[in-house]
Amino acid sequence: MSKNFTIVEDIMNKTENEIKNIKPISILLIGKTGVGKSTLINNVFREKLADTGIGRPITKHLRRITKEGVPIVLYDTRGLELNNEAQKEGLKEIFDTLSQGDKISSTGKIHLAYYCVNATSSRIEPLELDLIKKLSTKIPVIVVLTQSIGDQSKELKKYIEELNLPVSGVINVMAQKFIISNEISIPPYGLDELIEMSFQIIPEEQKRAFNNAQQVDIERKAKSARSWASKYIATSFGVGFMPIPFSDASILVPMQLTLLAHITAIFGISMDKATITSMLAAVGGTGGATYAGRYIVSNLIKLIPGVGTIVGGMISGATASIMTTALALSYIEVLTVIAKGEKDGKYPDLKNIEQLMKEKLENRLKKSTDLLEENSSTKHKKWKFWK
Ligand SMILES: Nc1nc2c(ncn2[C@@H]2O[C@H](COP(=O)(O)OP(=O)(O)OP(=O)(O)O)[C@@H](O)[C@H]2O)c(=O)[nH]1
Ligand SMILES: [Mg+2]
Repeated sequence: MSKNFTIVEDIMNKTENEIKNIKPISILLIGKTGVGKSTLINNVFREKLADTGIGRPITKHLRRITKEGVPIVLYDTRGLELNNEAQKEGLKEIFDTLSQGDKISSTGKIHLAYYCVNATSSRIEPLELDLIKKLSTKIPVIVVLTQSIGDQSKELKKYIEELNLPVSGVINVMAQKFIISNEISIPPYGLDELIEMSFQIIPEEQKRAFNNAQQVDIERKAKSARSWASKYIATSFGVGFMPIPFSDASILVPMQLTLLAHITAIFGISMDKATITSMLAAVGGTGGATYAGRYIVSNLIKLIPGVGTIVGGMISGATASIMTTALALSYIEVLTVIAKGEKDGKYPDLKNIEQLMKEKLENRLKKSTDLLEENSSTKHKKWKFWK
């Protein structure tokens, strides 16, 4: 086993453990058959969960969808008809689950419901209104008007809002590009509003999980990763950091791997070994598979212009922090690119990932000398970096 492999494995294992520690969020998707619940799931959350997740039937009409590495539990109702005797049975199953909790897992509580209504039908039945009211006594409900096209969908929204239902909101969405003809299609919209509203409703404890699982607001992922990394680095290299000699640079490696793993877990992104290898290759130079852990740090240091003369052979807290900050921010930028691509079904190729990481990192480190000089007199200023 090469050293390189070990490092990649290490990041992956650490990330996995981090994700296991995130308290999952549970969301119920409910609405008549064919309105677009599965389409919504596949577009709001990463990994096309409705198609690729493990769906365990809880009851005839209720499926529990999960996937390893994504901290979310979805309860998806299926084939729910609301116009006959069968509906009574279906609804009883759902409410039993809501009040008794989920017997399969200890997750139990469901935090939020998306009640889906097809906006093209331009009406909502009395039975549905009853159901929404009843649901709202158990959990927060957002009414999602799926496949919203044109004025009639806006009117439906207005109509439902004026009923003053005890819901958190009514939102028009188009979850997936809707093709009308060769020339005309309606781009997806409204999902950002849905995410924003969901964030306001869910318990504080579930926000990390929700941010990890959603794929609509990528900037939000990046922001929370940056904010965590900035604190972690300030704590690690701030007051009390003893300068270490270059020859011991590898002391920093485990810390930086922890940092990358934690960022990956906050961000929530499907990454395989190959992707992580590519990003590390960017740090390790052109050798790719041959570099060892300690080269990461020495390569980073080499990229900071004149760093040796500034700190006289020792790695100070300032140097370590500049180096680690550059690593964290570049990594977050590359994850952002990957996540955006993934959302559009395009995964950037590995050579591009490596190149991108290299560029971002070199740019940041090259620009860092003035920061170093600026900060050498005043010990623990906030870095300009974090802007
Ligand atoms: N283009 C587009 N089509 C959609 C959208 N939502 C739903 N559809 C269409 O509606 C069909 C049914 O959507 P599903 O997501 O399977 O509906 P569902 O609510 O999961 O249905 P059941 O599982 O039977 O309850 C899909 O095959 C799509 O063709 C959307 O946002 N955009
Ligand atoms: Mg479905």
